[in-house]
Amino acid sequence: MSSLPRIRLKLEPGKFLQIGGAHDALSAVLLEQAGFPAIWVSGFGVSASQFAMPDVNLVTMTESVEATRRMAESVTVPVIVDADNGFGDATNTRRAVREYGLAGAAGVCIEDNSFPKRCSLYPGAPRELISIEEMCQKLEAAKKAAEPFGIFLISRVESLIADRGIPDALERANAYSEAGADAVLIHSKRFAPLREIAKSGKLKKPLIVVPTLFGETPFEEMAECGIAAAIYANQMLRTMVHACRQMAGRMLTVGSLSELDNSLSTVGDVNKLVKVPTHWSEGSLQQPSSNGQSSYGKAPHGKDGHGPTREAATHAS
Ligand code: SPV
Ligand code: MG
Repeated sequence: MSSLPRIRLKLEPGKFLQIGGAHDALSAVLLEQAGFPAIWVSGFGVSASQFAMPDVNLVTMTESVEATRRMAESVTVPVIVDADNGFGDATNTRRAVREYGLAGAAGVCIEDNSFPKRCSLYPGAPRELISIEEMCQKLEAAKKAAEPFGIFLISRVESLIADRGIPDALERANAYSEAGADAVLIHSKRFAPLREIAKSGKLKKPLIVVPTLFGETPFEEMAECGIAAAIYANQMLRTMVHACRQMAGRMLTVGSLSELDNSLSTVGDVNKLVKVPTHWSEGSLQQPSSNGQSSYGKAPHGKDGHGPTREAATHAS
């Protein structure tokens, strides 16, 4: 088991938890530094950023576990994994939850999409949900695997995405809660049905939402309805796409690289994010030589004139 101390995930009544969606370890670090108290390992984000693939169960359990491990090792806040549909049946789900536990996950979310899944954000995609009974078997298996790790189990209901209506969503949410889920994530294209569900008082476990498709809804309104948490699932990924596309185009048009500096983090900034000074002080990187130049880079980059060597050496002292 991973030796890092793990903070358990808790949803506290009356408190609205904001969960930041990450697509890789560095985006998880940036979310933690911004103050997010928990990280979501986005399946959409991992598929897109690490494989340039659609979110349709093409990423394997092992690849998802490794993505999770890298994030869990990079932050101290709880990491909640989007485990899609558990990669198969109840047996696959049980193994997946155990592997996520070993990788340092504090929470795991299992959805009731059939295998292979179709991302909820793909309009017009065929949508089939597994039966309530089959999903409950998965959750019971997941719960058993989760317990030794203290993993918080989230069950995800796709009824509203599949246009099955509020009664189906409520029935599934409560059946999943009885099967062992600690919270329910009801995904939706609109906020109105979630407001109705939250205000009905009929849910047996806390409600989590993903506001991607109803981004105009104020968080205050979500909190007032009693929603326990919102996942900002893909804003980091979309920022990366937006900024990198612009930069890719500009790099081919400028006359010199320093024309781009105002749009860039410095090399020194990146060094700090990946803890170059700490790695030095722990002896895992070569010490700079007496002339101040390390073996892995001596050209100063960045507007502040701090190349990798000088910046890191300063912080190591
Ligand atoms: C993800 O981030 O992978 C999610 C949320 O599951 S969504 O993409 O909206 O389905
Ligand atoms: Mg997903």
